[in-house]
Amino acid sequence: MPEKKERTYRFCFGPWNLSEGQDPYGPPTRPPQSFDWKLEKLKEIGFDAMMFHDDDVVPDIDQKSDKELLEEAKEVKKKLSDAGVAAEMVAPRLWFSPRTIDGAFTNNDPKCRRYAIERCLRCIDIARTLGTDLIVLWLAREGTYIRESKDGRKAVERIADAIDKMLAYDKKIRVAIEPKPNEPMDQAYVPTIGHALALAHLTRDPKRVGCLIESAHAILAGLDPADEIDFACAFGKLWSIHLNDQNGLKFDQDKPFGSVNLRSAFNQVRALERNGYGRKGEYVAFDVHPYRTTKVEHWTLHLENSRKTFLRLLEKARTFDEETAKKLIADRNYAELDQMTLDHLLGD
Ligand code: XLS
Ligand code: MG
Repeated sequence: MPEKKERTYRFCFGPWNLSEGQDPYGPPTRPPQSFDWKLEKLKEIGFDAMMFHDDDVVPDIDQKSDKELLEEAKEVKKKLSDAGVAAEMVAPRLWFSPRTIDGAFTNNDPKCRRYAIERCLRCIDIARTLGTDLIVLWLAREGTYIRESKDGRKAVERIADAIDKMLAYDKKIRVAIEPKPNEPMDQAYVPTIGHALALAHLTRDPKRVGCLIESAHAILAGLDPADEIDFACAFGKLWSIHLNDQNGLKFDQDKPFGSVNLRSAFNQVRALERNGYGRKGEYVAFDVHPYRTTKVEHWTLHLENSRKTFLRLLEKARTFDEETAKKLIADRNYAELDQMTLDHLLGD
């Protein structure tokens, strides 16, 4: 095998990925833990960075003055620096407030739309304080329960306009849109990476608007996450990734990476590898949740296991017999290519 210069990947998760087990049908099954405990766990299992919602950094953010917001963000920044942990991104939580019941940027009430934009600007202040230029927009409630309730064209223009206001507020930030086709909404306005990247071109500075792919979200849209990765990378726009897994078309499961479809996970890793993902400092984030049944003493296993699977699949991607694959492709012998892939994944 020719010697290859091998890259190492850097890993990341968010405080919400150490969740307590509540679902729509039942209460938490693990006691809530402090931010310090979560940071400690992140260090313990050797991850490199943490990703945030704005109110993970500044709890009850809407009740806090600008001065309080900056003070609290600085405290978190100090904790991160002391721990040698980077902040990967900050995402405004635009789906919790009474003012975003009917959407954030696409709300039919102008006062609510204004609130959503102001909240994003405060999120940018937090990101700046934490030392990251990446703002992630999961457009959770930008959609409808019934289509007649909003004007789709206006909705798209309003989202672009909100992003413009963010780009104008800070000339350095980049916005990564994280699309998802449904849940909590029946239909979302930005369901796929194609939509996200097209939307970037409606903004004042398309170069600063890219995307974040979450495996489960692509699967929910009926798409192959590996193809979404290649598509985004063809535009140089994959700025973050949330690897996880999803068993078919149901609620967003955020299962450990590779736990449903190992072959699809392999193809995602292969796509990241061939596109040089991470070379510009991008992190591999696992947006995974512990199963509700998880005991306190096993609380970080879903994260450690996702990374373990990723690294094992990376080895598989790097040892895939590309030469034989090329010959099989030239001979249009996809049956053998199929089996060769399975054999490789199964090990000899
Ligand atoms: C939810 C999203 C969320 C984002 C960050 O489905 O994945 O966790 O990653 O707002
Ligand atoms: Mg996500």
